[in-house]
Amino acid sequence: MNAHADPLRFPPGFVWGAATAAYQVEGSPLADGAGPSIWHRFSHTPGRVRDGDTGDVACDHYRRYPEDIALMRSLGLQSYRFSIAWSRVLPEGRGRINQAGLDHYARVVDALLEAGIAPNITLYHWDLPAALDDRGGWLNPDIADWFADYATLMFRTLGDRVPLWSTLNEPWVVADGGYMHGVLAPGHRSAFEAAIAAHHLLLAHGRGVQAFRASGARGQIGLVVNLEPKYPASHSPADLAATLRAEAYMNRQYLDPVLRGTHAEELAEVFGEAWPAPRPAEQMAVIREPIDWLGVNYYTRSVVRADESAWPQRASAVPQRGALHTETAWEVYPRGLTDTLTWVKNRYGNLPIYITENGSAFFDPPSAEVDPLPDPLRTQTLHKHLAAVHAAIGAGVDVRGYYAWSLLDNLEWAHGYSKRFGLLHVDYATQRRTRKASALAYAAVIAANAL
Ligand code: GBH
Repeated sequence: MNAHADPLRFPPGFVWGAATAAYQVEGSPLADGAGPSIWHRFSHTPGRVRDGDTGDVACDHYRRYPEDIALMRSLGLQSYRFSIAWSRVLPEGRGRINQAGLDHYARVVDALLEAGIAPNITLYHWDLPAALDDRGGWLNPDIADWFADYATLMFRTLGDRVPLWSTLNEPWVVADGGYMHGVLAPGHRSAFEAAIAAHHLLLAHGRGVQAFRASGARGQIGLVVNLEPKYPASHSPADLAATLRAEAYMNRQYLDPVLRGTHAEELAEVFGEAWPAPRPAEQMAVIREPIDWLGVNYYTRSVVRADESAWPQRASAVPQRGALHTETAWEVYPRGLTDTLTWVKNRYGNLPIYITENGSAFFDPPSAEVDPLPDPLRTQTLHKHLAAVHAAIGAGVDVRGYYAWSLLDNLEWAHGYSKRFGLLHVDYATQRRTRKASALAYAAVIAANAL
């Protein structure tokens, strides 16, 4: 319960869920005829992932999904957001279909529906088929066609049963981590490539939405973006300009084209000579294809100052000493979630929003000796963020649901298994799942539909 006298009630029908992504939890990446993804390659490249961790086993969710769905049900989860591994259903990314891969996801969807849990499917959460990377990956203009064909296959297979779909998870991270800074697959480091990848991500998204409409699938389709409010460190003109560059780069780079049909002006300053000439109107129209909902992933904020040495934004984050930080060194700043949701409404209009990810990495032991495992910092952080969502709803933002990141501890990309975000603890030596106290606290919120 919150500290208030009255419970903070959520609107009737508010959707409570938890999220994962294929490469982070499934394991068995090459099982049953699947092709390798760029994350399989990247994690098997020495030096790319901490401690040499890979997704070869992960949480073994590919085989243990029935047990995991039973756990979801026991917590009262109403929806499960997960992603499809493109190279399980199309081993080369295009052309030949792997029926075993399609059958797997059909079984997952049916098991969820059987348990009364609504599937929310992300088509792309970073695990591009390696065969497509061999053809240039997100740098090849044909990728919008490849993605639309893959999306169509999934809509035809599952479109009669899945209420919520999204095209891409966090295109900003794909282009920035994968092509600008090289810390995520495929590990390139070029502003020119990042600008090209960003454009092709937008086109793929738009073509995916068009494919959804053409397929006659039921349900609704959206885009998932990561947003972090940017606050100026001072009122100096230099810091204010740096804050606008940082905001344009992370928060407006994808939403302005999709929801307004324009590009944020400051991007020309961020990308410099890598920034292209204006895109053709036909392409901007594809990108602007209307979506049904917006997914917002929220983790932290930044306080921004001008910094000529910080490539490419010439802006850097000022550390907030004294504030609570997670194990990923992100400041815990719940108020930023209210601010971000309000910002979306003010800038883009009051479209339906789901919080598709929100969570925190705090230390938990490798093996859980008690059930529930106490995780007071995660529990407290969860409550504060739910109160921040409630405040945004009170301010008139149309928030329809919330997904905790993550259902399970999992492979935190380049950090490997060193960071634990789960509501459920995973003992990687035994694959045993143990509930953390935060899972039970979340279950209580769900049961009451109130905080
Ligand atoms: C998400 O991305 C992913 O969708 C998910 O797969 C992942 O496991 C999860 O979050 C946890 O990481 O270092 O202070 O500059 C997270 C997007 C973008 C959030 C960059 C943190 C950097 C903050 N991230 N941001 S800072």
